[in-house]
Amino acid sequence: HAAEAYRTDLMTITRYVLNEQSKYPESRGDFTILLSNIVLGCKFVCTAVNKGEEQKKLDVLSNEVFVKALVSSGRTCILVSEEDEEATFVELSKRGRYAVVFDPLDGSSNIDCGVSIGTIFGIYLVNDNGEPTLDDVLQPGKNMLAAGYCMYGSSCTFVLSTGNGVNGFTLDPSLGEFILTHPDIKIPKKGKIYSVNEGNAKNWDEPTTKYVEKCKFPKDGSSSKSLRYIGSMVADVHRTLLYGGIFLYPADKKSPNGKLRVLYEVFPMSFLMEQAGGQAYTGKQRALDLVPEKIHERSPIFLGSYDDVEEIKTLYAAEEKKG
Ligand code: P6P
Repeated sequence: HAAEAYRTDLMTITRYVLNEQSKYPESRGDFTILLSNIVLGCKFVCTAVNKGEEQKKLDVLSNEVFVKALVSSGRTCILVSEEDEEATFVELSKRGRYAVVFDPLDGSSNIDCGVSIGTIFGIYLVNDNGEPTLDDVLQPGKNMLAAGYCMYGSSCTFVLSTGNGVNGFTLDPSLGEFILTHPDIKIPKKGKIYSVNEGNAKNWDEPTTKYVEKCKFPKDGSSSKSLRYIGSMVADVHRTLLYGGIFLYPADKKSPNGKLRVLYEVFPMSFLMEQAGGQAYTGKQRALDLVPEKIHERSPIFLGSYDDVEEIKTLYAAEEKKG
């Protein structure tokens, strides 16, 4: 019975990624090394968050840890961080084939009240071996090889997709390892929750207004949806992924492109949602088809259960027809 108590078949993140990698005989293990450095950064941030470091320091500290870990991995050529105005171009001696975009501590303004926050990241392969340029990272989200987030809450949860579905891992502090706890996550096809900052309602456009109205006062006699909004994207998206429903950060009159950043908030979460059987839409197009022109540009985003996002797509399409 001891074996049952101590599950001996520990599916760690590293083992999972090595299994994935074995599907690509030509791969040289670079991706595994890259990911292990992202995981290292997340373990550091998890400890620092739990130590109760003050927010300002944590923002800078987390960013430094990720930049240093990624550069020293020798597998990256360009990095884009929410914390850095300019992209980081890795020096020749340490250059590798991957571009990494990340928000080292998204939602950090919530840290002092104990709300879950997180790291969000996306990984692109850079084909040309010349000097890296911004074009290498201004790719549509559909080109991402992998994306994920690490949520720092009551436990530390790492959610990852390498393009073959979505898996969730929980940090076992006694082992210092992320262990597979949520294999093959699939988002419910339809949900009972909508997640949006209703405080912006006066500035929403017609389709968003109509959609939220429908959630609150359904005309078809169905029950209204529940509103759950934490104001920390990783927490709101994680709940949406596991319970279903829709997360919205729409455009509004004050911010025509919404608030969330394309490269390291919209794309990684949209990638995960599609891999989990959901979808992600900008109000104009499939989110992953968007081609960013600036590394910190924003986009409206509607993501979550397939059927729920389909409803809002219909409303925007009708608006488009009106011209
Ligand atoms: P609002 C946190 O500041 C953040 O970037 C995301 O984590 C979160 O989803 C959003 O902004 C919340 O924005 O305008 O509703 O406070």
